[in-house]
Amino acid sequence: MKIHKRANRSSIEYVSPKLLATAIGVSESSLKRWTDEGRLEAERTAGGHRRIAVGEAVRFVRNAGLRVIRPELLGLARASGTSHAQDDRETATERLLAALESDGAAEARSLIVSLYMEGASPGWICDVPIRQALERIGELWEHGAGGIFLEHRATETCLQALGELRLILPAPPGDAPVALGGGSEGEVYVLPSLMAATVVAEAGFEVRNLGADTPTVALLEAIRHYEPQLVWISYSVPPRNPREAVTGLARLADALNGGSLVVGGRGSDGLPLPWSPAVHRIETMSELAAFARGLSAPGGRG
Ligand code: B12
Repeated sequence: MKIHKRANRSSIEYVSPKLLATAIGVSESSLKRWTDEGRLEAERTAGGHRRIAVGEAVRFVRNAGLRVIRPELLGLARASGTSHAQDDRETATERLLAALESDGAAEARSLIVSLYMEGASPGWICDVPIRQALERIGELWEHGAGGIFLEHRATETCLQALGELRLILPAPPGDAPVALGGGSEGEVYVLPSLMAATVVAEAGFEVRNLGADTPTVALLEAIRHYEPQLVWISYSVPPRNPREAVTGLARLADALNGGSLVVGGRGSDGLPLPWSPAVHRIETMSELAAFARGLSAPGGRG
């Protein structure tokens, strides 16, 4: 198993059995036994030593229900002085909110990575702790000048945390179908499209996130270029001109040529979607992940 390339940052791509054993608090001999049994994939160096790709280590830890005690040994985010290994998912929203309120970017990154390592799905991480914590930030601070500052800072922290999460997702197979998408025209919100990219990547797609405020013509151009099986578009606020938006969606659906167009976001609720078997309204990131998995699975339309 590969891990995503870690562009522009120092990276740990492989670890020794000893290091992984220390990181997850088991004996080196247990670890070597698991590699011998094939439960954990190891490669051999030119000198014959075992080495384990960090992506494979992450997969193994999640599947085996183990916990990473020292994430920094695997090059994963770690909060200053604390480990989240003992925490459970029920308090995730509160902990993320505390990190967002106190400018704790490292805490937030560490929390999101630990949740994933402990088995939480990216869809759940987006729909529950991140969405709920941001909802609370919005309620707590409303939109005075200070509130806007906090919302921008909280958004940036969540971007960093999702970026960290994307680094440890399994890389898609070489023949993976492509998915792409972005925020609708005029959309300032950057997180929904990044969330969609994250969950669709975990579902086995090669993804291209075009980001917020993506004009329909740019999406059309990208569709021509990448020939994706799946396109998402996020409406956090209703479009200013709904009729134009629906015409745009119909053009995207036509251009897809057998692929699927997923429309989501708070602002898409009242939007009359063009009738087309290619167009789907999906409300949450967990549902989007399930939909994408259906497409990318063998026998799916992907
Ligand atoms: C951060 C933030 C900002 C930042 C955005 C920074 C950025 N570049 O992203 C800034 C400061 C710029 C901002 C500005 C404004 N904001 Co603001 N903002 C927020 C805040 C706190 C978080 C938004 C966010 O990113 N949430 C995380 C996302 C991912 O959650 P979500 O949108 O709920 O999405 C979930 C689902 O809908 C779904 N989903 C979303 N998209 C998609 C797409 C697909 C394909 C699928 C399948 C699913 C899906 O999955 C997500 C995860 O579960 C919210 C509070 C809140 N309740 O969300 C207010 C909030 C959205 N803002 C609000 C307002 C009023 C504004 C302003 C009008 C303020 C002003 N007076 O200027 C402006 C308008 C900006 C504009 N032009 O649209 C209101 C909206 C009220 C309403 N009913 O419309 C909110 C709800 C705050 C509040 N309680 O009043 N905001």
